[in-house]
Amino acid sequence: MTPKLRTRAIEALNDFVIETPSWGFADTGTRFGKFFQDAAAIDLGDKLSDAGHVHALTGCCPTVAVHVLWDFKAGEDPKAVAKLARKHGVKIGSINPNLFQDQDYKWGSFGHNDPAVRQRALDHCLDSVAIMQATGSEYLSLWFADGTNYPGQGSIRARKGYFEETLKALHQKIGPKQTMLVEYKPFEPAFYATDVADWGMAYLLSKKAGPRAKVLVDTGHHYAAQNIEQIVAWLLDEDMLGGFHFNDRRYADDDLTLGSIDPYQVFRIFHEIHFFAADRGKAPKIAYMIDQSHNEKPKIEATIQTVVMAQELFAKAALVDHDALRRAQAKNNVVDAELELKKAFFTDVSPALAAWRKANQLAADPLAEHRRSGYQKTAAADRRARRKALGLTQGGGYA
Ligand code: PSV
Ligand code: MN
Repeated sequence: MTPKLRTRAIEALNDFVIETPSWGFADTGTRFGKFFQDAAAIDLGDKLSDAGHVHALTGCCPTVAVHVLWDFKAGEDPKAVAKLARKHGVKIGSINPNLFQDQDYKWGSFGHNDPAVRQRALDHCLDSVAIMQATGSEYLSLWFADGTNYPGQGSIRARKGYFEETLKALHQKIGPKQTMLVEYKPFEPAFYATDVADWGMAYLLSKKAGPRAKVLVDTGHHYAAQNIEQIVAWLLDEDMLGGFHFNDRRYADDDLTLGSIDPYQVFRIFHEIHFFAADRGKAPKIAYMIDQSHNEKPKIEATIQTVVMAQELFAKAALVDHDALRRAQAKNNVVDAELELKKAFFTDVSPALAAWRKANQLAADPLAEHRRSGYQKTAAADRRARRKALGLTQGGGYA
């Protein structure tokens, strides 16, 4: 790696932060069951402690995403939560309202045909905005499980209208420094017509809601053949890309660790972002977040692995020679253009990562440092006992 490339990679790393999800530290599973891990977080205190530990090791995860229903007990004081996060060396990041688990939402939330249910969903979002104000969070991250399972079940156009109306009402209540992120997903749990199924729908709804609504791209929420980096490039060009939920997958929304299946896909996404920044002369403001479910890997190890992979791919993508790429593109030189990307992808950025970690007083290898720290063993002993005392021994399923 030349000194010039090393500097470029280090500069990219200086600008890169990624948010960890509170739920990535907790026991999760599939609809068929849940298997407990001794060291998995039981409550928000554990999750913030784990997130703080990951940030201390990696130096680039200063915020934690929370899911209101899963993380905030009734009557919980968000200011106390923010204080607890600070104690663990992190801040509360995006606030995720839960619009999919309450019995009232059987037929939808913002897309429900009953105005009382839509109002209830809106009120829950407004409570989430109040949490944002108390915690100093910048992002309200919205994902809707809404949709229909059978042809004819609901009016597709009426449901679109309910979404437009309710999102607009919510947008009016968010602060000038807050952003509403609208996430899309093609299917699951709705299997006929999901109300916000793709980036075009999320784009349209965000545009209609107002200037502080942007699209959130969850990398697992696409059909297998879809070109995600093209979507990213279009959203960037329209100033409508708000953030990412990163994860990897082989089939659908598998929520596997980032880059475990296709690191080149993530590299290509990052390349579009760096290329856009180079063309505009300014890096876009994007909320990079992780949304994964660590069902088999130890939670903290999976999170560290993800963060390190994200840093590595972000640094590699920063090495693409944009001038050479533009020249090759201008001449329609397909081979050289592609090789510019491949050259960067195959560059070993470990010297830059090592230098960046050293400059930030971090261990050279965050995963090895975590294993050395004994954190996992202590957490496992403590949480095993607490889990037993709480009677949390069966993971359940739906059969
Ligand atoms: C839905 O699949 C989703 O991607 C949304 O972002 C939820 O908030 C999250 O997963 C829950 O894990
Ligand atoms: Mn997501």
